[in-house]
Amino acid sequence: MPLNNYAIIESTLREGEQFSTATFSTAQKLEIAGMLDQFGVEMIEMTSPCASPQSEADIRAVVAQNLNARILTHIRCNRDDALRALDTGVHGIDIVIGTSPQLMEHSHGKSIRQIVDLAADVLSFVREQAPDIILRFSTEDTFRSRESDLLRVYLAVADLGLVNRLGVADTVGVAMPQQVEAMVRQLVRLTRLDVEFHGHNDSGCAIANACAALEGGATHVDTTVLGIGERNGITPLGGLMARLYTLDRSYVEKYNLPLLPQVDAMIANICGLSIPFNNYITGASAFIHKAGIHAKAVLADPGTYEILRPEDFGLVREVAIGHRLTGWNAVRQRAQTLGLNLDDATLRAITQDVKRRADVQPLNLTEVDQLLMAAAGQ
Ligand code: HCA
Ligand code: CU
Repeated sequence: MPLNNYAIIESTLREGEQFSTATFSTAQKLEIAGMLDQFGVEMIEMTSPCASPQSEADIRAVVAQNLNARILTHIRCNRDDALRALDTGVHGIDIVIGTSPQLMEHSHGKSIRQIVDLAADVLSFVREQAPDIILRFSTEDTFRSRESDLLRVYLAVADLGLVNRLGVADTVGVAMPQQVEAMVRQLVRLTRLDVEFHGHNDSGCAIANACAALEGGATHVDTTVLGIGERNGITPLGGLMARLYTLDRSYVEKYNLPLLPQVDAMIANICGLSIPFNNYITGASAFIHKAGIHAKAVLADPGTYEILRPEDFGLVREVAIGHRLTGWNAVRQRAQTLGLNLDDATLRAITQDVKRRADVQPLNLTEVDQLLMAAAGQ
């Protein structure tokens, strides 16, 4: 089974910091890392120490927290960056270099041959300095790179026998799930190394692509809380949980799922965002049932219209009542909750009354309750 043996590389403190409204203070980074660790992510990736003096100090501070999660930092493929990263005491280093024609021309100006030589030089350098460090090599913009170029680079790197993991990155969010799965499968077959997937969400496939990567044999998936990152971000932690849970709950039971609402709220708050109404699991409407037909079935058995159980995430379902689509089952349930003993004819009459009123303006729950209590003579 491919999907029950994977790890999350939580990159809110790296990719997430590249989100337009994210600037994390040291205290916030410690809080975020602590909460992600409690949630149970296996690895936490942090901004390069070369980004700024504070970024460097913050890596040391998070490493000093002695969390269960391994702390990684993310650097360009050069010795100077590697030396700075090693000096912070991180447990792992993620190295990346662009291989697409676009990035080779406009980002670093190197040819594939030069990339291979540079990777060999930098990876050997890191391994000499730190024999036990977790070392990953990724190509940036994997899915716009020529396949022959990718294979030259990945096979050369794998042959060095120095890295723990290869990474593939859908940097611009262009890949389709089938492509991701095929690419990962090919890399696993050819190199037998662990493979990580990092996917942007520009065209809405980040979660599907992460899942496809796992199907192809990936061992690591990058996420950020709420999916924050460059542009519209990457695979969201909560969305990945939802996707994997619905395949098989056992895939996510290693994580502290009831903490997810707090994790999402923390990042929303720090970044000055509100959690979107349609967010996976923690969106305000994720567990609200409305139409009478839905309400009736959900009240009888939540599994009729819920593939995720809200209680597994510390949340509760809600049945909306005060609207024109309501049905008498929802009204009866509300009466029972209030401890009111009303016969069916009365409940049906109240339901019709709610519908008539809601045609003019939806009722809030207090207004529905008042109708029910008036009918019960209270
Ligand atoms: C970027 C780099 C990266 C790196 C991903 C990785 C990407 O900011 O452009 O190292 O796995 O999306 O390619 O985030
Ligand atoms: Cu990215």
